Amino acid sequence: MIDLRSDTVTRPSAAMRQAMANAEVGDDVYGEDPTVNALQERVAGLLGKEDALFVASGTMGNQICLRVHTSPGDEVICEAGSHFLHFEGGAMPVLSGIQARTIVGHRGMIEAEQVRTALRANTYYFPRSKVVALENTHNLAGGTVLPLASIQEISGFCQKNRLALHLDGARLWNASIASGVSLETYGQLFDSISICLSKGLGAPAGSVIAGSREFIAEARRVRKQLGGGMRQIGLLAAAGHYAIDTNLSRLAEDHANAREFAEIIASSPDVEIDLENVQTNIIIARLHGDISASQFCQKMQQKGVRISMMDEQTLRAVTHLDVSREQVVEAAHIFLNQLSQ
Ligand code: TLP
Repeated sequence: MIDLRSDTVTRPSAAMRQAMANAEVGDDVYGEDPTVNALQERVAGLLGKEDALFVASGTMGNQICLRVHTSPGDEVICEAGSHFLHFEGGAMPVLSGIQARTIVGHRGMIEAEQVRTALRANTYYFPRSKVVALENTHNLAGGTVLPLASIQEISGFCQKNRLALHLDGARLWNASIASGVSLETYGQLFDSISICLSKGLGAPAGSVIAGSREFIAEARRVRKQLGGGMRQIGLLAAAGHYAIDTNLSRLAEDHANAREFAEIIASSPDVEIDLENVQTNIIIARLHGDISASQFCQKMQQKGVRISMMDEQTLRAVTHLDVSREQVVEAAHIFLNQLSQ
C-alpha cells in the first residue's frame, strides 16, 4: 500500500527506535527529564524564543496557546481554513470560551489590512479582539508557504494594536526548507508558535510550543489542567531529537515528490489543481464530473494507494519519508488511470 493520506502516517525507523530506547529519562512533571529539557531548549533556540514546552500533539499546542492568550468572550482573528477551526473537534470554544472572526485568505494568507477591518472597536457589547493566528504551511490551502513580507506586516500591526500573534507551525519545518527563511526569522515575528515533530519529521508523537518565559510558564499550567503533564517522556523527546537531526534536511525530497505527483495528475482534464499552490509536501485537487471524493478514495485504495478527502469534491495527497519517489510517481499514474475509468 502506498499511503499518501498524511505525513502523520510515518513509522519510527529502527534507528529512531534505538534513540528512543537509549534515552535518558526523568519525571517531566517535576521538570526532571533531561531529554525533554534538552529538546525544549533546542527548539526554543531554533525559533529564537526564550522558552519552549513539549506537548502531546499539534492540537494541544494550538489550544494551549489560544487559551493562554485569551479570556472567555475574546475573539481570535484567523484565516477561514485554519486547522484549529476545522480539525480539532471544536476545541477552541470548549476549552477557551472564545470565538473566531474568519477572513478568507489567498493561498492561506491574510493581509494586515484585512486584519485591521476585522478588528473590533472597544465597545462593551463586542467581543474583544485578542489574538491573530496564522498557519504556515497552510494545510487546507495545499501546504502553501506564507509570504514573509505579509507576515512581517501583520506582526507589526499586532504589536501596534496589542494583539497577540500565534503561529500554527505544525509544518513550519517544511515552510523553512521551501522558502530558505530560517525558523528563527519566522519565530521572532510571533508571540507563540506550535511546531510538530510527528508530521514530516516522522516522530511518533509530540509537538513543541515556544514563546516568552512568562508565556511558557502559563502554558505549562494549562497543559497540566488538560491532563497533558506526562512523566518519562524523554522516550518521545529522543525521537524528536533524532527527527530534527536526521529528517529535517530531507524534506526537500518530499517537496520535489509532491511537485512530480501534482504535475502528473494535472495532465487530466477531470481534475482541477493549482500548481502554484504545490509548494511543499501537500497536493490538493478537486474532481470534476460525477465521481465523489470518497468514491474516488475507495477506488484508489483498491489499487493500492491511499489518499484522503477534505470534502465531497476535494482530495488530498501528502508526501513523506516513508514513500519513495518511485512510489509517488506510481501513485500518480494510478490516480490518472482511475480518473479515466
Ligand atoms: N493535521 C492532520 C489532520 O488533522 C488534518 C493532517 O493529516 O494534516 N495544525 C496543522 C496545520 C495540522 O495539519 C495538524 C494535523 C494539526 C495542527 C494538529 O496536529 P495533531 O494531529 O498532532 O493534533
